[in-house]
Amino acid sequence: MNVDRRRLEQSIEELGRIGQTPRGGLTRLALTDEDKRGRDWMVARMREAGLTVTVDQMGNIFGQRAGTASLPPVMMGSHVDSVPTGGRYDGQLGVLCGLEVIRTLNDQKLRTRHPVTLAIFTNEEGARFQPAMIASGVMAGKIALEDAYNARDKDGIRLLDELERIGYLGSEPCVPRPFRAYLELHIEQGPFLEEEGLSVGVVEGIVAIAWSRLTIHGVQDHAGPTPMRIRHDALVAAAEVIGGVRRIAREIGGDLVTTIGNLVVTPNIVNAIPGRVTLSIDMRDPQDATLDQALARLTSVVREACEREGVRYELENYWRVPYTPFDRDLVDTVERAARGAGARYRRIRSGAGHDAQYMAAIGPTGMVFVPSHDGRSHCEEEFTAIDDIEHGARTLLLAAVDLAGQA
Ligand code: HGY
Ligand code: MN
Ligand code: MN
Repeated sequence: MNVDRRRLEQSIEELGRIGQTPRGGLTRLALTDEDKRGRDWMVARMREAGLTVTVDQMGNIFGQRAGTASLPPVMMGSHVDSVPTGGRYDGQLGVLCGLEVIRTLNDQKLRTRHPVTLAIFTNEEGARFQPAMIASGVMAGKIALEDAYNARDKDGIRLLDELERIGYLGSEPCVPRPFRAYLELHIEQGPFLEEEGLSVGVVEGIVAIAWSRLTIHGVQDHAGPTPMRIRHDALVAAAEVIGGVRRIAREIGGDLVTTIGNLVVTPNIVNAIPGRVTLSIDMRDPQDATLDQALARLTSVVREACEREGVRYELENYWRVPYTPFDRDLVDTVERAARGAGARYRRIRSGAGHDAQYMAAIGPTGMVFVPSHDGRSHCEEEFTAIDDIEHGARTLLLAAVDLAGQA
């Protein structure tokens, strides 16, 4: 049994056109009009496939294919929101390969004992509303619904109001729902599978992630008449923090990664000394203890840089997800499926967060990776070859049928 490669390629092309950038990437931020159009397109395909579609309080979409017994479903899912000028594979492949699995079951007229459900999670990227994976986080009981509803984007627009505006504020409670297994196919977003000539990664777990926000209050002043000796420049302190955050990764070493991705300078003009700077810090490591060590180092880097420049600051460590190992039996099932799919594969760990990270807190969870060309992602250059996608989708199909049981 195999997926329909042409149909899958066609779906990737069609969904990829919604929010497509001039350079062939994707900008489809959570709960924007593009996201609505992407969601609407997916719901239409789910209904065409005969699925019963429901939407929950966080706008998560579920399409269920009935099983022959009243048992918890095998869920496959991911997300359709993207980062700005991102790629058309991150998240999209997980929902489209899940759809293709269901379409293949329909083609084969194959009945399964467990229902099979396709899930689309809201705002996985954390690019518009923070934190990332907010909706699977609410479902897993790790993020309060009210806090998620009150999350605001950079223009102060609330998540709840946007859910309502695009018509995806559902009534289903966003609470843990029993499932036989949750499977997420995703691009690796790193270089290893391609470097080793492999088409599938059997994911064993996901790194621990910590997001912090630093606000530095300097003294806004004129760039000309203000002598250097009396300046308190928020951006100079921020620059020292940025260098310090890179040093933390270099000095601790191992698998620790640190990134400053967002920097906002006020008033951000040529001839004024910056009075206020906010910056984001993203740190990740497979060991929670190492991440704790890095966070402790961050606190002293910030304190020393701000003392040197005589500026005040607030450092908020506002999001933390622990290292998440996947269910061993499920990892074995995915590995068996990769073998059955004839894929060249290996076991691998994820350096990116996924909704699977929160779903693992509710029930048995596993992931299937496919390679990223040049290891690139969260950029318009993101690409995965259809041969690899086909191997990944077939692995997902065989794992889902194994878990759902043929009736
Ligand atoms: O941040 C992440 O790892 C994911 O892309 N949301
Ligand atoms: Mn993703
Ligand atoms: Mn992503």
